[in-house]
Amino acid sequence: MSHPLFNLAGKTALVTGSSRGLGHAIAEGLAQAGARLVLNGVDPERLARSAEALRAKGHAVDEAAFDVTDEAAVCAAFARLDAAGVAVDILVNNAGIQLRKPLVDLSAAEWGRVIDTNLTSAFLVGREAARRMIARGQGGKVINIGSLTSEAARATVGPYTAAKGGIKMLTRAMAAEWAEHGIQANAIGPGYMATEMNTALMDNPSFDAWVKGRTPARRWGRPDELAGTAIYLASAASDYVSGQIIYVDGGMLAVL
Ligand code: GCO
Repeated sequence: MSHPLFNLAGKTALVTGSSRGLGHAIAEGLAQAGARLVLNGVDPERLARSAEALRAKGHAVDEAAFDVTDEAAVCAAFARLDAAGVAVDILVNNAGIQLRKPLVDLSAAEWGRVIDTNLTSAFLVGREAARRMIARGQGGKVINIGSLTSEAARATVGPYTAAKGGIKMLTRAMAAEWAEHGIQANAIGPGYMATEMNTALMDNPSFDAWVKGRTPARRWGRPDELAGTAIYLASAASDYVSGQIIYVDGGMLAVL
């Protein structure tokens, strides 16, 4: 029996980039706490398979296939949700990509693609969600997905680091403007998690050893280990928390 503060029954959560990886794990956690889900991804077939897998577990799931970097597509997606009577109470801005390349070798297009997907999308989707939350007058929750690189840089992931640093400060900007409307904006900073995006790192013996040595927990994190923090930030338990970033990183950022 969960504490009523953490009950998401009656709430609808839109999670961007939730066909797989951290987004899918976060979405499942929110559903387990009672939320109705709107899954998002750019690949309709992959999105449909992910949605079906969650429905098979008894969860209420809608699908919204749209490109989070395309302003017109974002606005059209929200218009479709409006028309369907779906009001987003909880937004998780999770969509993101990684591009590992030294800054001196990056093209402006490569830089822009990462910034657009990992940072600008959180503004675009957050703006549309907040406009509706403010109009409804019932508050809301925005959870942006940051990273260890919201605090510390690693060589060869420059645009990702810049974007995730921006996510931390965009979260604070959202808190500054939206808290008076009963909307709490916070962020989660995952550590090194065992995801498809990190397969190449996990399969690299020296990088794997570095992560395990540098992390007090001495292991990679599991995507489902973000669910508890997501449920907390999506629930009434965090109604007086805004502008914060909670690191779920096995202790990595806490130690030298
Ligand atoms: C990398 C990784 C990291 C992790 C995560 C750490 O190349 O260093 O992809 O960026 O995914 O963001 O918090």
